[in-house]
Amino acid sequence: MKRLVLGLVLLALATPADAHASTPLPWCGTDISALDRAPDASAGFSVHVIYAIPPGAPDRFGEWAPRLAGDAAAIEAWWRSQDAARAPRFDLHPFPCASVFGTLDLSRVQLSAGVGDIRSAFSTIRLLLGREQGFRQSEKVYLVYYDAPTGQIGRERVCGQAATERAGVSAFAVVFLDSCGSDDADEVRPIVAAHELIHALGAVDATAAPNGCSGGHVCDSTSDLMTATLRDGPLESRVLDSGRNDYYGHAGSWDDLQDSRFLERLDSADRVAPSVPAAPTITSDRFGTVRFSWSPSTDDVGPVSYRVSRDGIFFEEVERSSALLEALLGSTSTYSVRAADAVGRLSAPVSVRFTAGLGIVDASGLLVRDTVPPTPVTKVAVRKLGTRVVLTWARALDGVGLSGYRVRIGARTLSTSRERLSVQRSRVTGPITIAAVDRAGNVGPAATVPLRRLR
Ligand SMILES: [Ca+2]
Ligand SMILES: [Ca+2]
Ligand SMILES: [Ca+2]
Ligand SMILES: [Ca+2]
Ligand SMILES: [Zn+2]
Repeated sequence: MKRLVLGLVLLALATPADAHASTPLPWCGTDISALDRAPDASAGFSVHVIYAIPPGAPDRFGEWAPRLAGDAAAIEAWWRSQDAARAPRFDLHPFPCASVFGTLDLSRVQLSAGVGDIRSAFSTIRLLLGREQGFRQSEKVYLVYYDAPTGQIGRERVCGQAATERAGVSAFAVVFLDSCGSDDADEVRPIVAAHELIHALGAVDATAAPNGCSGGHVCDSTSDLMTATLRDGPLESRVLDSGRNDYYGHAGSWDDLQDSRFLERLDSADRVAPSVPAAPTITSDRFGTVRFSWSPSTDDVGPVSYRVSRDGIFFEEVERSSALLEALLGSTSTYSVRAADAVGRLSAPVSVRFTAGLGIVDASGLLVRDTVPPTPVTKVAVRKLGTRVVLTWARALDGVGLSGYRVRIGARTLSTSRERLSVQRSRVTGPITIAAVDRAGNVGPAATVPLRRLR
């Protein structure tokens, strides 16, 4: 995984032209939200757009919302002009609206602290939005428009910056609205946004791409969207991988942005998101290994994989319908899973809150259901007394409460509440197994006493 942090530098200040790549679009949002509204209308890996300001900065959200909706529409239209079979999937919300991009799920965030100048702005914005505002879904890439000064002076300006996803931190693309004419007109800004978005999605792999240069850019064509410096002209004059040989729809073996799950596959027969994984269950063993499982999802085409998160942080994607995680005994977390199909559509997540060693708990931490079996039965001692055989063993433990022991002697099953059992030797015709049972009926690992020790 690459950890690029890249800036798009403007050398010659773009002069506003007649051609407008982005036309402001009435935004139909009916509320102001600092969060990612749920559920997403566009169920899949998607681009979530955020308008962000630091404390004390003028809030121009009302003025900016239509321009940002216009950018999303422009980027989508441009992408389809470059590849009729793909379009970036934006996070939409079902606001009543006459246009698709008027329903953009746009968040307005007042950051909790300043972000410093251009040297620290990107990493601070990403940190604050991820850590404090919860913008850390692994299935989202965040496109942030930062509306405050970044202290840039001189001829060279950083128009935007981006970084790919890494453990616990989502992919981010930031457009600095104080730079590169992004505020003055609507021509340059969607170019910056699309360029940074492509960086956030992992392109360009400059070590593999034949025309790769300047860390994450291409140098073969000045009209390519992914050049390191920005030139005059609208988004329509830009090309998505000139020659299709570096980062998009290429024949090489390195990462190809065309395969990104953040892109809607307009040429695919797969149209529907998978069903929500059902019946989630969760348990743990005495070492703190948590086993989280669910019933498989269905999909119109398939195959389906499952994305597991803990406390909102992506953990892993699996093909099977269970996952193993490590937890401290007594620690409480929310475990979630959602199904993903092969074209990047996602089910809603299903979650359980679980205290390792104890069971499923509610929001306040109170036990709802004991799902954790007692500890194994150990130290079984066998004594033969005349016609009887007496078994004793160490007391098993349970996080909630033990009910007793289940003893199997051949086909017979007995229950006892004590750590002692006395049986007629003549009735023992096979091995005896002993397991602890808790009050919820969970059965712990059994100890087996072979017949040769009993006769
Ligand atoms: Ca949303
Ligand atoms: Ca190329
Ligand atoms: Ca599907
Ligand atoms: Ca238990
Ligand atoms: Zn760049």
